[in-house]
Amino acid sequence: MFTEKTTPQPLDATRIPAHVAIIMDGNGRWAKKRFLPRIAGHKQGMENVKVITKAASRLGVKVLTLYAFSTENWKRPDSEVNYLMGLPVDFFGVFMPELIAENVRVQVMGELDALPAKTRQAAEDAMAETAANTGMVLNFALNYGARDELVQATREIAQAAAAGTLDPATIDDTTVAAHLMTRHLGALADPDLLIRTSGENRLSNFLLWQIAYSELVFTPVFWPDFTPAVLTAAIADYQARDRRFGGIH
Ligand code: V07
Repeated sequence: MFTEKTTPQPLDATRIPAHVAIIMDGNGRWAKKRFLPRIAGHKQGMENVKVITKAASRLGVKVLTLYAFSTENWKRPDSEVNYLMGLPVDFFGVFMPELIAENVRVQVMGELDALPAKTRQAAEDAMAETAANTGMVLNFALNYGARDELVQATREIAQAAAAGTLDPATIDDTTVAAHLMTRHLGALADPDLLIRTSGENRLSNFLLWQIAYSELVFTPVFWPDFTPAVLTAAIADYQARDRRFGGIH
């Protein structure tokens, strides 16, 4: 179990997971515990994005995918949704110089057309301003849902088949992967390690196809309390596992 009290662990620098994905859960509960409004938890959660981005980049992670907003999060009260939709704008205004100094490239995947214009613009600006960076990719899932992603991919593939440009007999897993929102990540599209904070042991429509062989780590720590030491402990746990991808040895 990885808690705030976790002690720093030695890592094998040659076996750092290339792609780490995180479901950043527990901001509301973190705030409630402190008698603060939920949005105070989201604000602290965004501060922690900066801390963990820097830590992951320095550990040698190549892609850090963060679940910022799910297609189900629209069901929350309007005031909370409005606040969340302002976070990419705040993030862009405050963290951009640091991300550029850290050589981090921002990518955003999700149904961006359904976002308020200012939110979409902030996401596009963050991608454009860091497009030349060659270090870690900070890949935000924003208005993302894994089933929607698979439905969209299926539609595109079916359309190509119906148009006669694709022979259904040739469809294989690379065809499907090429139509997913993670296609821009190329060979690193599949997370090696998926972490969910805040004690919930489920996927909640985050990545589905891409996590076929991912190692899963669940921690009770709320996202605003998820420190670089907890990240290191999760990677140490990952390194202690024996990944076989369905084979034997
Ligand atoms: C959000 C902060 C982290 C905790 C989880 C929920 C709240 C960063 C972004 C973001 C997204 C796209 C982008 C730049 C920044 C963000 C939302 C919520 C909606 F290009 N954090 N964060 N977006 N939270």
